[in-house]
Amino acid sequence: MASPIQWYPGHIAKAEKQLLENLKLVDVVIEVRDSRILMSSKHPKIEKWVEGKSHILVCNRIDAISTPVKTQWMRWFTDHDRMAYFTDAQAGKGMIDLLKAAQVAGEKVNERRRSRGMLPRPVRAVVVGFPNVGKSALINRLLKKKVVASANKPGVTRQLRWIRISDEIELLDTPGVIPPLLYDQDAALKLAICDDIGQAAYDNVLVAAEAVDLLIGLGAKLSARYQIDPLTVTSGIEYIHEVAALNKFQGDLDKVARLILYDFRKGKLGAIALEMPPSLT
Ligand SMILES: Nc1nc2c(ncn2[C@@H]2O[C@H](COP(=O)(O)OP(=O)(O)OP(=O)(O)O)[C@@H](O)[C@H]2O)c(=O)[nH]1
Ligand SMILES: [Mg+2]
Repeated sequence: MASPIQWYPGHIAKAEKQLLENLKLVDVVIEVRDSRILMSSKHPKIEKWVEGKSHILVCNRIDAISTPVKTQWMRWFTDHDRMAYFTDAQAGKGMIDLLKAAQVAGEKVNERRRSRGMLPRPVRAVVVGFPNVGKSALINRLLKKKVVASANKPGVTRQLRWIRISDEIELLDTPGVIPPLLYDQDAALKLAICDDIGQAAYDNVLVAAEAVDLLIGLGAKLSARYQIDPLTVTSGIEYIHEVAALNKFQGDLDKVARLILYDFRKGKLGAIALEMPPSLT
């Protein structure tokens, strides 16, 4: 039986506390999710955080999923009367629409202020989400220059930081936050596969085995890359054992697990979404 993934280090607890304090100051919450796992990367507290504020949903890493799946998700959001912005914060795609949405939200804030006899001010928007989903990259892209640290590992942003995007918009970059208890272990595994949780939170072999199970079901071309046909095994863990038995890996399961996770995260196994829109809702 798989050991559970639980991960709530001090810096995440501190980040959440600071986020809650700062939420009082903001008008707009920009929620960033990972397009590969659009359900599992929804933070369970998001509804609470957006209460009384404008909510902009960003599906980032759109380059990591195929166009047909992207289209299915777009249709799903439309069918559910939900506006979603699809972005690739690395290449800077989808930024114009997102910026416009933030501006519109800002105009609404200032209309309300004016009607109460208050002076207009820049809209304040906070960017929130799980670690490593691309929050800081998005801010850099919106500003068209590198103002906040953004790197390929979870836990890069450690401090909350306000960035003035224009005369109309101020953005707050926040560290990725994880719920104190990961009740949904299926979601936790997918977050781990996508590197949207701290590295120390899990065992690579366990997570890679789950990844292979999912990837086999999604038709990823594993045999071309690892010289073992997944049809010859019955589980992800068995697959990892078979690959590790190849001469070049010398039985090193952890090495194989890290390679498979690395390849998936880098898109070397293809543009593959791990979650499709729910069909019956
Ligand atoms: N392929 C791809 N890579 C992206 C995208 N957005 C961000 N990245 C990359 O993902 C990595 C993580 O991005 P960050 O901006 O640091 O993520 P974050 O959400 O701020 O992470 P924390 O601060 O750790 O919570 C960086 O290497 C980015 O270049 C995207 O849309 N597509
Ligand atoms: Mg960051």
